[in-house]
Amino acid sequence: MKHFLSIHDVTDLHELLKTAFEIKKDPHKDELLGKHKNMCLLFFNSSLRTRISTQRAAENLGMKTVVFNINEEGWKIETEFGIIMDGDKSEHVKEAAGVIGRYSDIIGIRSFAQLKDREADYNENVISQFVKYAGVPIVSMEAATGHPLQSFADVITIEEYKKVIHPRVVLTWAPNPKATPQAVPNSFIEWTVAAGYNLVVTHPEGYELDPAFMKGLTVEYNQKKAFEKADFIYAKNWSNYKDYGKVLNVDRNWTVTMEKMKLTNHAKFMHCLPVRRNMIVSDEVIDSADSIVIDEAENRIYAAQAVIKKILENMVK
Ligand code: AN0
Ligand code: CP
Repeated sequence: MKHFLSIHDVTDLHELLKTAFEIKKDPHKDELLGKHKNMCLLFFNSSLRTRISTQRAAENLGMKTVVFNINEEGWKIETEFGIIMDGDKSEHVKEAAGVIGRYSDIIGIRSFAQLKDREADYNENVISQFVKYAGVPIVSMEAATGHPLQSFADVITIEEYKKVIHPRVVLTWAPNPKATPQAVPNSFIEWTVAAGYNLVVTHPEGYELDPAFMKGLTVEYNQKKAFEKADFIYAKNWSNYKDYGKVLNVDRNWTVTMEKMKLTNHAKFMHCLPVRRNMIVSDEVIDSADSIVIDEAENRIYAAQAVIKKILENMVK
């Protein structure tokens, strides 16, 4: 694997899953693979899980890590091209990428959608500059349109809990007062379809995702109907794709409640976290025995480690 930007960088999902499960059994078995190598974890946005799990993963492989919260600790970065830099931004992404690339063997980048200009976000303006100018492998730690490390961990988790080969997995929109990106649902669709699950997407009318990600899937607009016979409920808010970045609905009738969970086939509850309690999901559901959100978060380590391992192996070839 050269870069890890989406599922399209994975040649064999089944084999990558096998690697993750081997790592989970013995996380230190490849501790010499990354010796004398350095990974820079570059954050344009906040993080808890991605930061700690990816750092842990790189260090389990013997790498050294630098965590850099560039917005707080670095120069303000300009990402537009051909503009006169007479504002508050002192450094251009082109030089920043080139320089960090000289200091690092792998770069992980978190760069959320700005949710203002859909075209700029869907062109992945920031991470694509790093791919172009850093000259080293790039790992997406959630970019504008995808969060593949999260979705990989989600699939690992579903594999651990599923009772049938093709479980019914329901991705449900849920309300949030603040605008959040479409990255998590976009990737979740790609990875769960690739894993062969029976995926059902449910959301209020008008919250349709990018058709490029929805492909052949049809939306079930009736959330309760979608929940019937579900094996997994995966909740996530996303802001509007059509009226780009807007919050048009905060209807708590879409909150995942115990009453709705009772319609399912004893489904497990999942969420990528951080989660707003009693907006996205009721206390009762997230605190129930069927909530697997902490196991899901733990699997972020093994997902990241499997990916970094594949990149390191490709480098020594
Ligand atoms: C981010 C998102 O929705 O993409 C990160 C989730 C992992 N969450 C929020 O903005 C709350
Ligand atoms: N799920 C996830 O990516 O969490 P963080 O934003 O805390 O990294």
